[in-house]
Amino acid sequence: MQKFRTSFLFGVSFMSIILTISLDFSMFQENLTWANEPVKLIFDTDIGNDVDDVLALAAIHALQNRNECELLAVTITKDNKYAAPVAEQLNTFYGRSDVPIGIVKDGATKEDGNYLVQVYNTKDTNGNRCFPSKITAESSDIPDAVNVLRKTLTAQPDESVVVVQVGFSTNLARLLDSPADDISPLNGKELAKKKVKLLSTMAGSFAKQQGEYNITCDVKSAQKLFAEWPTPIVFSGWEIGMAVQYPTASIKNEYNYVPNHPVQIAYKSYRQSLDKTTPAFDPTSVLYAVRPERDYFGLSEPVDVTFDDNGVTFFKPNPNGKSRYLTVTPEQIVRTSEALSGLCSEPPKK
Ligand SMILES: [Ca+2]
Repeated sequence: MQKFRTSFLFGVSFMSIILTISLDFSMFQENLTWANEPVKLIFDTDIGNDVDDVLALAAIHALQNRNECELLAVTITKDNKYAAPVAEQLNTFYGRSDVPIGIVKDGATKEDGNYLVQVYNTKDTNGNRCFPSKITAESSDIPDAVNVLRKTLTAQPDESVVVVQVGFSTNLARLLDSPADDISPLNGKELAKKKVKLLSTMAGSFAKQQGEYNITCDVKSAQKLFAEWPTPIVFSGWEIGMAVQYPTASIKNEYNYVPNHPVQIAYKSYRQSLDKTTPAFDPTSVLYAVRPERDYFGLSEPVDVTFDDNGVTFFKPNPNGKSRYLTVTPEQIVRTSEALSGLCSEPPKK
């Protein structure tokens, strides 16, 4: 028996050595992949409507701190003068004031919303603006979003960019329509096909037949975009963000490392309380885009997705379809919510 145990133990430790070696090797390889190939992201957002866009941008900065992604540009589909300055205030807060920002011209949702003005005008105890930005509400020279998209894509290697669209489809639909110009000899559709490897989007409703906000605010652009976009698409539908709520324990307690935190101020202004959870619609699209292999979500079979004039989602299986949608199990909801609170509340890397 003793002998058996000894040889058994020897066998176990021998196997552990082999296992350890092979585990270390695979982890090394994974880390190498993350370290060498941060996901190149364009964040296209309607920041200023729901507050989850702010949480999503915070998550992007935390992921970039870990070298898991690189924020190439922020393009905005909310047509409001505070949207671009607040996006830049957030980027500056997180130490990345140079990220190019583009704004939609003549786009949807012109109203101020419930938190842009509050974040923009937050003052410190000396009465100075808390969150600096080069772009201000008076700036008249903010680049057009389609130009920023074309410039950003042109500068990147082929099939390297992931576009995270968490607002309306206005900018990307206009990109598809954009002709060759002095930025690129390719038209917008050719440019997207050549440079983009994935469109990760918070859009649609796959569990409940209803119009979804990001679609209904600009239905025509959504219909065009999702019919014509030339790369794979992964949808985070309404039901995913509803399932993965952002925890109140995080927003109340984990942002107090500075006297004024732009994410917490936006949240409080939008929700009128730090005691209410908020659906993590947009952060789920970011999380999938940067960490598709981490089993935060399941993926549907390939489907064709269309939207009717009321913004209602229709989808049917097609083995050659370019689209899939996310799913979540109860176990994944717990892990995803926890991962997002850790990322969104991570302090700037300084
Ligand atoms: Ca949004």
